[in-house]
Amino acid sequence: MIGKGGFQETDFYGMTLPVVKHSFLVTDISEIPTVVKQAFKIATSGRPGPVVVDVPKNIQQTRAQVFFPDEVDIEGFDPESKKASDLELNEIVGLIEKSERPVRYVGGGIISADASEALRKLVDATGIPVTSTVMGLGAFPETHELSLRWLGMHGSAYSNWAVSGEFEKDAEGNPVKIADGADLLLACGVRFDDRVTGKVEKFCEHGTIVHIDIDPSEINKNRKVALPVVSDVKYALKRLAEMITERPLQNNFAAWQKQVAAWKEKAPFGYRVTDEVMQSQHMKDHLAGSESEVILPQMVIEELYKLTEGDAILTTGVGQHQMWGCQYFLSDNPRQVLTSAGLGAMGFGYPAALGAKVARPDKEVIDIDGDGSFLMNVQELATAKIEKIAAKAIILNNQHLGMVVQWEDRFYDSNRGHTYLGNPDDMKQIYPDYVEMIKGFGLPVERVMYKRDLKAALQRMLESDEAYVLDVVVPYTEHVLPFIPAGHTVADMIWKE
Ligand SMILES: Cc1ncc(C[n+]2csc(CCOP(=O)(O)OP(=O)(O)O)c2C)c(N)n1
Ligand SMILES: [Mg+2]
Repeated sequence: MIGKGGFQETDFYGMTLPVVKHSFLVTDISEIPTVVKQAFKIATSGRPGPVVVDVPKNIQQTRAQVFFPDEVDIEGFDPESKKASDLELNEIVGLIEKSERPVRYVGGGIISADASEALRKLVDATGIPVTSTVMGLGAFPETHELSLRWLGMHGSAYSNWAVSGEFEKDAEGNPVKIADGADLLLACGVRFDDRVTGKVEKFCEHGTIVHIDIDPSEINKNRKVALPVVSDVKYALKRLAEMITERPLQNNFAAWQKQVAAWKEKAPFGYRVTDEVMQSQHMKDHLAGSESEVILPQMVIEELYKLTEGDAILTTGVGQHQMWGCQYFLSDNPRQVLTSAGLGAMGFGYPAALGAKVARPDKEVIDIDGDGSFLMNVQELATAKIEKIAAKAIILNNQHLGMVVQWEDRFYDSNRGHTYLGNPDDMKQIYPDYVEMIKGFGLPVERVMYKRDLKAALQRMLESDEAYVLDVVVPYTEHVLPFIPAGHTVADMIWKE
């Protein structure tokens, strides 16, 4: 039937090719065992990624005697052979010896290669500060004193300074460099994404860059580097640590660590109730007379972090709530924060939380979501109810597509392009009414509007042994800071109001 345009025919093979690691179309039933085995091998080895196996209906309905191979070979596919040579690694050790201000920039590759422990050992052996991408959250413990937390557009000011230098504006508004950034950037399992680098040629402009990655197509893709090393990152980090243990470094980077500590002291993530919040429509509509009870979105995450003592798995939608979730909840372990990061798929949060809770029923799993994002997969509440999956969700309900509002405010004179999600005919009403909606799914839900109610409501949510949703109503006026506008540099970073 393929190619006849029959009922519901869709070219899944062709359609998915650009977004998956590999696709298979099964045309002969006897291929299925081999194809499935190959699919899992491709999906899980080297740089992991999704693989599609399209099994047409007629193949599904055929009967056959099939042979199950123990091993499968895939021509030209041999990720295990990618190991850095000692020569390359020695060169890295030499660069570390020569440097004064090294930084490790690590990403999701560390997590998929299961290399966190190797990274930890290497940091202990070298004393080099670490910053991660959002995909790399938890690859290195964020509470460690050498952690610079995450970098990029909404990352910590100090990680961006450590990589590219600290700048201040002079009286005319021109940026002046006041401290140097890294002279050596050790990039591991990262891809120099634009949300990390901003204007890519200015990213760590004066540093030597080493890039270790298992995927050769990532090397020199966005940024030309001085020393590319194609390798399984776990092997490379382990071997580097061995080499450094055998022949300890002469350099302990004490002055650089002091600078990093001073930066962390100077610019921690922070927020306050601004005049803008006080004058917002939110205050007029919902908090008139109780202004001091306003809940800022950042407070919710901060309180959650305290109550869980950081022991929870977070998932997120896409938007401001996602950035605040990652800023105010510190992850010390890999796979603690599940977020769609560079893909930016609104609706990711709750389904991801369901998956995480099924995989780790022993852990508290909480989706930090936006009112816009949550709505995109709201039907998954039925899955939670019917399958009895106790994944929790906190909706930071600002009645807006907040992240888009932030860009409208900064770059488009606050012109609103359908970014208000409430009902313009009745702005005092919270719309849509998540409380009623979630009740309709047969699940417990609470709305929180006042600060005095927040902690107890979070506690009730955490104590629940079934799925539970907290609808926390917050102002839409907050902007995520720090902020390096797209395509700009650290010199343009807005980090305080
Ligand atoms: C499916 C999808 N549609 C549109 C966007 C563009 N987008 C990015 S953030 C955002 C707003 C998200 O709003 P909300 O979930 O309420 O989060 P908030 O920023 O308000 O915290 C939009 C529309 C996207 N990333 N994904
Ligand atoms: Mg929102």
